[in-house]
Amino acid sequence: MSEQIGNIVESARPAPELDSRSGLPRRDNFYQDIPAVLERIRAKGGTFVLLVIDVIGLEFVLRTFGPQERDNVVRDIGHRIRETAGADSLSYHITQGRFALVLPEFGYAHALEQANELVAALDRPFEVAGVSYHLKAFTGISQFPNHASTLSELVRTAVFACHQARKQLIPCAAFDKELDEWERYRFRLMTDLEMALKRGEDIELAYQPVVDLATGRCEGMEGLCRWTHSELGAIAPNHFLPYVEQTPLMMPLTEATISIGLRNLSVWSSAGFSGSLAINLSTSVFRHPDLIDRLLQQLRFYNIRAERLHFEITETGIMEHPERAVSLLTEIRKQGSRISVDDFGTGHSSLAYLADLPIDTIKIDRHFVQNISCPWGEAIISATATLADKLGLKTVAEGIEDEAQYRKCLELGINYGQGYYIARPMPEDDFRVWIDSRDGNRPGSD
Ligand code: G
Ligand code: MN
Repeated sequence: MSEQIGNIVESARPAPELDSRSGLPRRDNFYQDIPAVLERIRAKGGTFVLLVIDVIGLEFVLRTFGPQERDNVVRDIGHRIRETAGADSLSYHITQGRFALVLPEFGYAHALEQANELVAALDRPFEVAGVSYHLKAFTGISQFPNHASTLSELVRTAVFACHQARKQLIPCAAFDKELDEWERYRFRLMTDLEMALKRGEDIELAYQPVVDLATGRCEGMEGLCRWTHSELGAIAPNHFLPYVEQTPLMMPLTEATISIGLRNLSVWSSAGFSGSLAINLSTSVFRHPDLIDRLLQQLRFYNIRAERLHFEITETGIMEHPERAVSLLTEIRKQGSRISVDDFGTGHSSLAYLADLPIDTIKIDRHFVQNISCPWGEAIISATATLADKLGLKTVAEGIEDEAQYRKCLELGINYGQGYYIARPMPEDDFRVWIDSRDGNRPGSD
């Protein structure tokens, strides 16, 4: 350790109060010591790395063996960190399973080496109640001044990196600015969506027809949620829908979607359209106790029979909580609405379950339809058509993009089709024009 760094490290250690369990200085000491270290390094135009270490498994030790054994393990962790870290760094015990290492004058490569050594040291088994037990350690690196210039930002970015390491199951990750911006963008979208839903603005549906493959008649349409942000413009559905599903906003968004869809359907019905409307239902709303009541309320409000409102639920969604899904879907069908399994073939549903599920239709994922000219694609679609037929279910081929796919789906016994070849998802006005252009959909014309 150079003399200068030695001074920095020594002056940062005003006899720290050691954490009683790990033998390392605590969180408070970290926030007392490090600002001075940071300022000195800044003044010198130097660099340093903050390494955050998360140790996973202490909760299990507590649950299984009690607090005494957990504290013994924490003591051993502290010991291993001290041993591995070396004299030219500062180690702290921040929270139960989180530790921090400040590495003055370390470059990225050196810090990575140190992180890997730490993870290796913590990967060795610990002795818990006379048996050997493995914990798992992950580390995150943030470097001053490249990644952050203040202590608060350093902590945030190192914790962010550590979270990435945990998610990717890798020993160490460095802060990734792009990922951080993406996460902030997503967070902003969620906040703005909440406002948009409160104002009842900016959400619209695009409608994509579903046709009977044999007759070409439009049986109905899928209503797809579209969001036009007041500043950012159209937001791609995959930029918000998967994230909304993880928040309580999914219920208000679903309600808004159903309400817009039914409002349009009632207008088109007055003009003679008799098809159905399919809405995607995320299983994250299944927990809502009054889901069914609210559905019924909306149907009454728009004076639409339940049979004309279909719900699409992904195979993966159903399989997450099969019992809950079955009871809710049964209830929805009892009210008269129909259920389709969306993206069929991409999840991991058991075929045995398929026979018992309260469903009406299988929507074959577009991946198979787009590979229908390959022997495997044809085999899967043909087998699904046969299976559905035997189970008394209807089939929809999703993502039909050309005439050959259309014909092949029909030949293999698929009932309905949806996809760009038939029509793209359209704003309400365009859908109305599309419907009007198809005589088969006028009442009394078939
Ligand atoms: O999973 P779900 O079936 O709900 O997805 C519908 C999505 O598929 C919509 O966003 C729609 O734009 C897209 N889509 C619809 N038809 C086609 C198609 O023919 N090809 C492709 N690639 N995407 C399609
Ligand atoms: Mn769908």
